[in-house]
Amino acid sequence: MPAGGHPVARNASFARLTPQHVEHFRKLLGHEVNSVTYATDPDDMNLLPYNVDWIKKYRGQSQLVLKPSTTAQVSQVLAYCHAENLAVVPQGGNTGLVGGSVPVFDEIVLSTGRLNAIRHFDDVSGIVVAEAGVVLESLDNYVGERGFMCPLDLGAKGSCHIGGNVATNAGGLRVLRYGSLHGSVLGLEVVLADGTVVDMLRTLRKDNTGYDLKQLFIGSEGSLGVITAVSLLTPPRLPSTQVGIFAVSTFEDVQRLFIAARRHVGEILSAFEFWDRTSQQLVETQLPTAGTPHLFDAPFYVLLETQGSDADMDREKLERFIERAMDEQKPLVENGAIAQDQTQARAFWETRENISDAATTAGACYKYDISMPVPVLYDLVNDAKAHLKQKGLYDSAQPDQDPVRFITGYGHLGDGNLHLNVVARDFTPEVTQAIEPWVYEWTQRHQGSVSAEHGVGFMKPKYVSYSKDEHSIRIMHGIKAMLDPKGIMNPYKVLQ
Ligand code: FAD
Ligand code: 2HG
Ligand code: ZN
Repeated sequence: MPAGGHPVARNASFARLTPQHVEHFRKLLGHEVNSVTYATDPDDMNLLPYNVDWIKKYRGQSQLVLKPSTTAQVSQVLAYCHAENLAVVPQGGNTGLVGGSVPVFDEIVLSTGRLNAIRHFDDVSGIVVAEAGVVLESLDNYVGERGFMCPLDLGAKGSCHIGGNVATNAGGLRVLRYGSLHGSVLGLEVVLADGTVVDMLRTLRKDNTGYDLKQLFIGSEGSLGVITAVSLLTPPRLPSTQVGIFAVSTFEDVQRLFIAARRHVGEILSAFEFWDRTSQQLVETQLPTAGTPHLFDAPFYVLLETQGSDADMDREKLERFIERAMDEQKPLVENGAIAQDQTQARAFWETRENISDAATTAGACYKYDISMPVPVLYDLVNDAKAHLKQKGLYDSAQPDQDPVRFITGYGHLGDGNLHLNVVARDFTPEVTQAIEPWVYEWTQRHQGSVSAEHGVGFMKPKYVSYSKDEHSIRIMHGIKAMLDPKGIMNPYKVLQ
């Protein structure tokens, strides 16, 4: 059984890597610096960053990492792997949270790290064409210098690649305003398992010439091919951004505040994020040097952001909204602060963005990424606490010995997306079996999705049926078989 995942056996139809294979790849890519990393020992330090995932829950045994720098090279690599039955894991920034980006056994890692050119930018429409390996933050800086912004933003922006974002259909912090990548991605260039290059790299807002095939690859998590380039519609970077953090007493009030925000500042609202007291405490205790401000104590926190074209008007509007929220007969907000400048705004955002890493730093972090109707969103956290307490794993008379140390909830309230993080002392079968499938059954009962934005990866193939009907799953298998008949693309992931 592979480390961190569900029980699965190595697919015997895949070839084992031989010196001849390595020699072939060296001929193909080896004249370029760092394009082939090979070691006889998969625990070799040079391979470790590619074999281990971000949360250190999953670990593969690959001996070979390839870094092609052109689409033609990706095509040659895959054509050869296809002919030789060698399994491949596409890898971007390796920030994925469901074990999808690292090998399960000895699959070859195909890293997009050197596919990092920006091919084109249209400064009228804001459409940028970038190769898959461009780091999200670099892409945002690039379009930012030209008066635009990436519609996508997330805590891992300094490491994740735009190709990885598209492959996971990452959501992030501004879906509420700019929608999902299914809307912002206008085109893709993709290399299929047999090396075929499919050019869907259009830069058109409208194109109804039959099936919209690129949509299949958005969120396909490397299981259908390698995305080599992305055409992305970027919105104008507006001159005024206002950010406030607010203390809220109950989850009901968080929802009331959300309804009021949409009603009163809806046209400039760009983010509505929430977290609970435990999340705040984790950030303050686990990442004390991260520079995030110490906040007022509260059961819940809301970060609200507006983006608009007139700083004075937007600020006044937000202040008036908050005053009204505090003056209500039952105030929606107990306390709060609006950032005075961009440095403070950044610090407010860092508090929110650091929660994921703070929870990961605190111990063995089980991450659940659920979407469901907003009114029941936080019930999952309360129910998880009660459930794990009842199992004797959490909140016992001897908390120093509890296998589960923290249970916390936060997320993208505006999208109905909760991140439930269960921080244990270690990843153990006892804790895993106490939470799974309980958490997925709970989600199914509440008409939710077992993956809101992180994907399925190696963590959830057996739970896809909790959110998709049998016919949908059959069609997914059919698509996989058609595009990757030998199943060499990211095996053991997404589908089981
Ligand atoms: P990787 O982790 O390398 O890969 C992810 C998956 O995509 C794998 O299955 C891989 O095989 C596949 N893949 C990667 N590149 C390609 C390619 N070019 N072609 C085909 N397949 C490919 N996610 C959200 O949705 N919202 C968030 O707010 C968010 N915040 C995060 C915050 C932190 C601190 C961290 C660590 C992660 C966060 N994530 C979030 C998870 C998110 O999935 C990733 O950060 C990001 O989208 C993955 O990009 P990556 O380049 O790191 O991909
Ligand atoms: C976020 O919104 C990310 O911070 C990560 O999606 C969530 O770590 C997590 O569970
Ligand atoms: Zn998220």
